[in-house]
Amino acid sequence: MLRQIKDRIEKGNRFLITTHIDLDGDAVGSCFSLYWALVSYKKEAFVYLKDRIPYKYRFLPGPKDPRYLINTLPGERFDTVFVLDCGDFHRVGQGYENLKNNGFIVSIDHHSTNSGFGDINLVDEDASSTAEIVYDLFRYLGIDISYEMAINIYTAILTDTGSFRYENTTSKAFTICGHLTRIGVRPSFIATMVYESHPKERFILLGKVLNTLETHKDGKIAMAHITRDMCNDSDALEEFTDGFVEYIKEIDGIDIAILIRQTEDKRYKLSMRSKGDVDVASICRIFGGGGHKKAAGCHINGDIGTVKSMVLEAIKG
Ligand SMILES: [Mn+2]
Repeated sequence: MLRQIKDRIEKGNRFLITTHIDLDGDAVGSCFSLYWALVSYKKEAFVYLKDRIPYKYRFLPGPKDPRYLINTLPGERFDTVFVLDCGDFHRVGQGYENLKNNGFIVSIDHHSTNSGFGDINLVDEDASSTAEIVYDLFRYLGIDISYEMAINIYTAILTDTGSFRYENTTSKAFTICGHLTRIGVRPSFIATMVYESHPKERFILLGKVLNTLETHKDGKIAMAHITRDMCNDSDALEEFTDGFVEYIKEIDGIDIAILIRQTEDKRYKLSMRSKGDVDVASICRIFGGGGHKKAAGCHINGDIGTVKSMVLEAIKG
């Protein structure tokens, strides 16, 4: 499979790189590192993102000219369309099905729930991150990994392993990050940019969210919620809530942490984390979502009370 991807890169000239909505560090880092790799091959590469880059990842070097962040792709042809870190094709966002008309799809991913939507699917669920697979691809291609590529891959691995705390933190992840550090990546700089550069409104909102904390099933399940009013009252943007579920997960004795965020009037986005043996991806799949065993998400329609009882019921069942 690596061989096929190598052929496509060597023979092709125009490439599109895209990823999922709700950008995270792995999504941005994987796209940007692959962008720099294709540029180093003197290829024409475009990064196509549906969402704005979250504030904490804006320090990452990517395409310099914002024109590369194109919003529509009317009938454009690419030799290969790389879809990174997407377990399901629809995670690319609205209009995803049109991408099939833009070119041959190579999906590179590490989600156990990957649906195999690509023409080629390079999926390794044991990889810490999609960036790790992209790094392996670079090694296979024999590319000299530049600082721009390195800082993107490092940030992707750092964030997808929850700062090297989750179970996907493997010796391989450390080995790769060690290599990237030797290339010039400074872990303290990245930690400051990603974890210590939040707007204060995030913490005003966090205070309100922690006030909604409740536990169920003898303290095994912790959940909190965010309404749009709470965001508005705090002058907080949606992206400021990123990582809130991790605070809930820090409670002693819980198996599942759930953050429920209102996205529309009667629609909520659930982020779930598992600290024990519970597979939260399988719970999220009941509601049409997906993800990893220990970190997954889904959407549920209804009012907040209904959503909470539906998810508690699903966990029991
Ligand atoms: Mn990922």
